[in-house]
Amino acid sequence: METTGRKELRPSGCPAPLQFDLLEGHAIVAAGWVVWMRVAVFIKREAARITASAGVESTDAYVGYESGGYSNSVALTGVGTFWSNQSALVIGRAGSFNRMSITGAARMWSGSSVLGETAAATGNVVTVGGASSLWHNTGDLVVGNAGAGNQLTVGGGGTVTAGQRVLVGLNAASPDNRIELVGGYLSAPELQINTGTVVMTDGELQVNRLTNPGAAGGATFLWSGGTIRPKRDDLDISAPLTLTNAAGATFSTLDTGWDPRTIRVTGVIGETGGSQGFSKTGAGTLILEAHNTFSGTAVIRAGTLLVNGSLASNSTVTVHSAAIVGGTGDVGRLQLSAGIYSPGNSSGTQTVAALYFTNGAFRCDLAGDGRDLVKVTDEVRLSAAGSKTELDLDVNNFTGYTTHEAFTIVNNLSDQPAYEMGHYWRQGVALFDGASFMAQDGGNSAWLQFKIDYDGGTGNDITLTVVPEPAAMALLLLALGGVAVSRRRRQHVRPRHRF
Ligand SMILES: [Ca+2]
Ligand SMILES: [Ca+2]
Repeated sequence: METTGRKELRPSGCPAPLQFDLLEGHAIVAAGWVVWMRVAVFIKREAARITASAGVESTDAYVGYESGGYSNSVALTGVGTFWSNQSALVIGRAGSFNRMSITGAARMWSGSSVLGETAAATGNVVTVGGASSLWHNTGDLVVGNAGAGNQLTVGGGGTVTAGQRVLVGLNAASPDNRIELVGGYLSAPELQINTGTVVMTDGELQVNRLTNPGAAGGATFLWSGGTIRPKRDDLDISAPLTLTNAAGATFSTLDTGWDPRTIRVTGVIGETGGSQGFSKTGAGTLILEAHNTFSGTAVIRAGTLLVNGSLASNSTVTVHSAAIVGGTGDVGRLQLSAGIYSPGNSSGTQTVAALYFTNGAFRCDLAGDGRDLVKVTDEVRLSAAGSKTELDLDVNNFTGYTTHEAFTIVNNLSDQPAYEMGHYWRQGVALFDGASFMAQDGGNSAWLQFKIDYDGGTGNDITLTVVPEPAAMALLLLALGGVAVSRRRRQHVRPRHRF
């Protein structure tokens, strides 16, 4: 059957949908507008093509309805081409190896969609690619309901959206279903991987939940490139993520409206094929709560990283100028050439394998009776030649000290000698061993004098001691001018996040 030009099939006065059964032959809809109004489209065998400047409207649609309905092909292509389907679109109800492609800025709208509805429906494939090509579902999009080996590929600037969930492998009997995100956008409130695989090599995944409720089914998210960002609001990731590239994968904590958000990851971030990592961009906070196993580098370019679970001891975190790193969980090698490191979520304790500063700041929160403390198991390097690492004390109604008694801010658990660690700077002044300096308590405006030692504790721990004398007033008056200027400057540069 060939359909060209403008044709309308209106079953007037007919309450039941008219079935447009394509049993054989081709439906070629070209150069015009064909309205299949209130029509159920049943493409049972052979191929249908919808080409440039043509449109289809339908109530529900099946491509490959019967088990004999295999190897059908629906191609939507070209600007102005569209298919608007009110309720369910099924690619492979009982049929296998059916295909739908949406390319060249063509558009498909559907209420909900399923690839591989029954167990008999395998190997059905939908491809969406090319700038402005769109497949939008107002409800769920299911890749593999009971069928196996079905696949959605999104690439080259195409967009696939669901108003509710994108589901991969809806039940445990539907293995090997797959989404490949090789470019473009996949956007939904939730991406749920029950069984099967999501492979992300480029493009953007925009979701608020990335879940894996059928964890026993072996769901996999393989991530070598592209950006995961919150769709709107925050993003919770409970599915495990497997990194497959040293630096290609990016978390952005800016949502699709460019507002800073929180991404909370409770799934384990692992790796395959060697030592892999990721980067984080944008204002907002990435919180890692699992015991992660990747061994490569996490590059924190902007915003905040809190490690409250753990990172592998042989992994690396590098901190760039607009970034802050902290948390209460174990970190491997922590390397700052800029930015801020502050243990804890406010004041708190964190263990790192190795702490390397070349510039940047160590911000030590002294709040109430709480103090920041970092424990280092392997090595501490506070500065490299020509660099200045700032010791930034953030003092707020501090009561956690006894006058003249040292408290530890860096507990060096290694046998590294103190002289190898180097020293901090504070407002342009080198803080050598035994140096004293003034800091104002931001909570009560009181001035405190601190002494710093690098050979405290077991001989290689960094300690502070509150020493109110001698001649506190004289020192205070001397300090007031310069420090007051510094305070004003610091208020401008201090990040809003306090942790
Ligand atoms: Ca802190
Ligand atoms: Ca020690």
